[in-house]
Amino acid sequence: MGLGAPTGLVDTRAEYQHVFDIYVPIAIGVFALIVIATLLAVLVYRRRPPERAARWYEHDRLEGGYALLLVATVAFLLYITFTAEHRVDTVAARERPGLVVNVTGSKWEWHFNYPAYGIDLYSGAVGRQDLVVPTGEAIRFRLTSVDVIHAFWIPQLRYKHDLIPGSVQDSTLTFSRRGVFAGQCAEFCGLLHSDMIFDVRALSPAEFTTWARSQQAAGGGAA
Ligand SMILES: [Cu+2]
Repeated sequence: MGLGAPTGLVDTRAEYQHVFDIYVPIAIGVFALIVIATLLAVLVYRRRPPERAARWYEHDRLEGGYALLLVATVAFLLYITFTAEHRVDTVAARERPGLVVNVTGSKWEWHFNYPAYGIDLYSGAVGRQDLVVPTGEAIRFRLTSVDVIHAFWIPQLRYKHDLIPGSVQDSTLTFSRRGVFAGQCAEFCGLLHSDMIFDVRALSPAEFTTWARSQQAAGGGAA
């Protein structure tokens, strides 16, 4: 907190929305092509009486062209995906976070630890405490797991990141508006996987400070 206005805030939602907007029309186009080709094949080459053996034609140019088109499409999609990923990672790595939250996954509970405040919150099979964050500041999530792979997923923000046991993954995210965003584990992790849910509550910086003080006064959050 109070480290000054961060530059180049990371808004993964906008980055990935852009990628999504390109993927969807291409996916629809490919789907339509396949449906049309299948219907044409069924209608034109269907078996008719008197029954004959199937006719077989080779269209090297057509098939070659189709293969080239597919390769070019895949290459293009890979390019825009990795470009967006790289942009997000680069900005996230350079960003000076206003807040660090250690996010630890376990079967089947989230542990949110705020090292600067000494606050510990838990959400999952045992109960529900919100992950509270301030808006307009870069927040560094330090993600890890104590047992199996979990995934930290906030669907509304198009944000998802794996939690790998034995490794800490840094990820930076900025909440541009106040609100409550549902989150859940997105990696099947056992019997109570579906109970691994949490809410992110984004408050204005002033509200966040008040909240953090009240948590500290209450003894660093409930266990
Ligand atoms: Cu999980």
